[in-house]
Amino acid sequence: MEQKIQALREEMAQRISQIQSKETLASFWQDFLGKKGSIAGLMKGLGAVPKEDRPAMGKFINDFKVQVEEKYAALSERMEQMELQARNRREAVDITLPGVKRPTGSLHPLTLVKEEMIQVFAGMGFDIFEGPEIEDDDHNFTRLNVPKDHPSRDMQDTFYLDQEWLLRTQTSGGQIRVMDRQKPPIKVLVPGRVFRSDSDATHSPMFHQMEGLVVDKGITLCDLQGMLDRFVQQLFDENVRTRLRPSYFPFTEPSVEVDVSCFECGGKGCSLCKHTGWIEVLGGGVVHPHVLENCGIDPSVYSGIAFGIGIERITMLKYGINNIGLLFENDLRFLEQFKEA
Ligand code: 2U9
Repeated sequence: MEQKIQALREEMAQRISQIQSKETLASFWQDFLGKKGSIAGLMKGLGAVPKEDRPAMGKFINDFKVQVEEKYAALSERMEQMELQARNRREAVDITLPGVKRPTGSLHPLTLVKEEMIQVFAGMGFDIFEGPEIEDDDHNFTRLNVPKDHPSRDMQDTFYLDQEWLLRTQTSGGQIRVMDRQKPPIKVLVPGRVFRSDSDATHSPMFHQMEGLVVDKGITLCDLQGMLDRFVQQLFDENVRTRLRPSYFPFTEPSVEVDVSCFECGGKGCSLCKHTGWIEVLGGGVVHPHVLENCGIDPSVYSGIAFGIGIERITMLKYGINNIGLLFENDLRFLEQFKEA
């Protein structure tokens, strides 16, 4: 038995010297310490040892087993360490290398200008409301004092979906919805996409508007000009002024076109203002009494002012863009010019 153990000890030393991987370590365990391994075999062989020698032999086998277990544990620990070191080497990151810069996007110029406009009007106490892009004839025209078969309908080329539904030509249906829900005082800004069958260097079949509506007691055209003065001064230059020219819209009476004094030449005349000193920026007026009545608001008690601004027009003026198509082509060479530093 002792010779057997001595032979096993030698075999163990040889096997240990060959262990290179977790797999060879596992088969070492299996062969020596497993249920059917050599040490279990020695234990079974104890029965054949004379009774008086058994305790001493049992201890001898046990000491050998402890030795094998210690060798196994040490090897196992070394193997783990080696694996960890190899993984660390594989996954090592040189934190002193310069970082890889990822390209970032930026806000679209229309979004920048829209946000800036909202900031200005929000500062004057306007709420923001967004209406649906698909409108019915009633909200887009009839209740805005544009009756059926009236020639003023031809002022806008409309995309009809059927007899009743259409792509809104202005965001005004939104203000109608606000007035249906809320009684004066009302001060609301309605931004959004609108659609008209129109296309050239300054018109696109889809564009963005921002309309405003104020309804309260004693509201006048002067309030409109005061608000718009503040708007153009914050958006273009603090020294600009506005000028109102008479116009016609079915939903406002009186109606006005609003010009801003040229922020490029200070009103002296240049190519931007076509040598007039003025640039047309938006339209507006006093809300027609029929429109207030159509929303259940008594025009003998309340009055209102409204305005409509084309966001593309303001953006093109502000950044000197001469073709509206540039705003919709999504050419990165154009868009990247609006990246904030
Ligand atoms: C209600 C009552 C009145 C909205 C108005 C304009 C004048 C106007 C144009 C500006 C450039 C359209 O985008 S554009 O082509 N808009 O000139 N818009 S008054 O008047 C309203 C709206 C709602 C209830």
